[in-house]
Amino acid sequence: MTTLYLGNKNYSSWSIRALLVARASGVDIEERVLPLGPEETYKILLKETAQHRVPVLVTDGFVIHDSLAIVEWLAEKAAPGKVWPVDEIKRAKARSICAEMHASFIDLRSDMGVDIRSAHPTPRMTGGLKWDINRVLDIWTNARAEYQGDGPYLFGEWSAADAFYMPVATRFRTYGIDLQGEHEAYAQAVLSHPLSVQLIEEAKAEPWTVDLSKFRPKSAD
Ligand SMILES: N[C@@H](CCC(=O)N[C@@H](CS)C(=O)NCC(=O)O)C(=O)O
Repeated sequence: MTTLYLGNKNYSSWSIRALLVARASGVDIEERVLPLGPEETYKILLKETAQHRVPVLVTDGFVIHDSLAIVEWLAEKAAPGKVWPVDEIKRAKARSICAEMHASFIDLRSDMGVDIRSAHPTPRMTGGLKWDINRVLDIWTNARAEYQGDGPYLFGEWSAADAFYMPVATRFRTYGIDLQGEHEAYAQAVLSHPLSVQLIEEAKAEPWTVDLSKFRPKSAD
């Protein structure tokens, strides 16, 4: 049996990424949501996975932690094209922008925490936050300029790259970041993908409320 331990779908961006890919992969997985915050969550997580952060995947008695490693494991189990693009160049580029999301964007993640179902005031535009937002928009521009003929997602067809940038699109909505032209078109496309629609509905239905200031990232890990 394979179990994916997740944080709140409303707040936990890394959980969302792994979950979207898990659902897209077609791999048979039990989803287990543990709300961020309560002590009980970390007790269960430590006892059952020996980790204290989500997402974590447990399969046949071994543990894979960290969203990117989970996505790679899913890609190995899934049919070609379900997780990464089939085309070698697209696949390499998709992996690059996922790795960049995973390693960077500290100001964006810190000042604009994911809160799918809410609206928050736009934060003060520090140099770091502006840099991060512009870098995301550049990534979207470059991918869309090259692959718009292949479909509405970053590399044409939906891939893990879209799962990694979906929680950025929700952040832009939550914090009132005005998008134009191709950026708005991409945000609309990724947020209206059936996997996103399902996840947003589930996030809205969650009973927990979390103080985002307690979960600000302190480093790139
Ligand atoms: N690099 C990790 C980051 C995991 C992470 O920071 N998860 C957050 C939730 S989005 C967490 O578990 N926070 C628990 C806490 O801070 O108490 C990954 O990509 O999976």
